[in-house]
Amino acid sequence: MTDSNKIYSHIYSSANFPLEDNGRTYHVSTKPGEVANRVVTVGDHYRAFQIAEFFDNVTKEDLDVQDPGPYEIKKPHLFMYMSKRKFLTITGTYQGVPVSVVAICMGLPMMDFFIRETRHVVKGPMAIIRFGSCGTIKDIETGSIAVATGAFMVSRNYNYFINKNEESPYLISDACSGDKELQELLYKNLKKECKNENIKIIKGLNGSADSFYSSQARHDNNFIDCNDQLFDDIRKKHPNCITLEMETFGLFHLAKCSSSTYHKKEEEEKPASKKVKLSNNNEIKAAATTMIFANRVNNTFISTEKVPILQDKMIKSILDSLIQINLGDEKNLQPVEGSVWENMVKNFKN
Ligand code: R1P
Ligand code: URA
Repeated sequence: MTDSNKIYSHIYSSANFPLEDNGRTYHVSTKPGEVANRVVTVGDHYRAFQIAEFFDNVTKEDLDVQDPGPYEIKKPHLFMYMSKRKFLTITGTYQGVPVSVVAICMGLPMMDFFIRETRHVVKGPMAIIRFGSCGTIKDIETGSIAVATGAFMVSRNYNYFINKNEESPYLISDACSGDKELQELLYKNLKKECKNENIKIIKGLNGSADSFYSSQARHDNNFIDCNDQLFDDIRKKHPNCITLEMETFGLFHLAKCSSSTYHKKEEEEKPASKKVKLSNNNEIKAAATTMIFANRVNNTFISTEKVPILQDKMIKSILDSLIQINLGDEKNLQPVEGSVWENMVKNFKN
């Protein structure tokens, strides 16, 4: 039984950005030195543990935690923190490079908590890859892999259901791109890793929905959702859309807004290939890859036993891409001294 006195024993320093007295953030609950500059973010904890099996020196036994949390586990080669809100952060090294995986559960609000709070505790540029699952609105077989070239948001237009003056029950945003270089690395590495497998790897736009059901055009007789036209509307606005899930837009959008030099006007004036120059050290390079679980054209769903096998094929490519992406001078990344991976990196070198 969890000791609730211990859980509710913190004094928070501010209402604006609450931090525990030990520096931990309010929801993700990590503090400086515990999260690496290179991060994979996933929905579920099992996927996170499977990724951590690829970290240097980590064994299955290390990851066999029965405690439902909150917990903190610190070993010479591994750090794990399960927050009371069930954000799970695992930090280790991959081929000697510090990396973290953070499981955030589901939806845009969770992505927002993760990015903002993780950004707060990590110094220097970051690379973040989302590794998730999705449905496809093209006739692409389940078990295929998608790499997002950009993402847009599909939200339920709440006013439509309240006052009926609104024209459209759903709002479809413009698309926001991720980091082109990281996206290409990811695509290339996935292609290489899966070249002998019968797995399709497709690049295209992703729609992030604010519901698994209504804003992904699923039918639910218990509710009025007015979503019969939704796929057509999405295809009309974004003909390159291949997938729907629930977080990638949040990642790409906040990655873009993480630069203090982000100017809408400046970006509009520059050709797409020229990135807005970042004068601060706050850049987040973001990319996303998803496993296609649902084919919404022929109404089929992946059989779950295939999932760990597919994940196994993808994890190496994702981690390889994360450590290959150039984040500038390594010295500018957060200081190794005092971080949980200080000795992990030293041990790897020796
Ligand atoms: C819905 O089943 C969940 O699966 C997808 C969606 O984005 C949503 O979070 O991604 P994950 O597998 O990463 O959770
Ligand atoms: N995740 C989603 O959000 N949608 C799907 O159809 C499958 C997985």
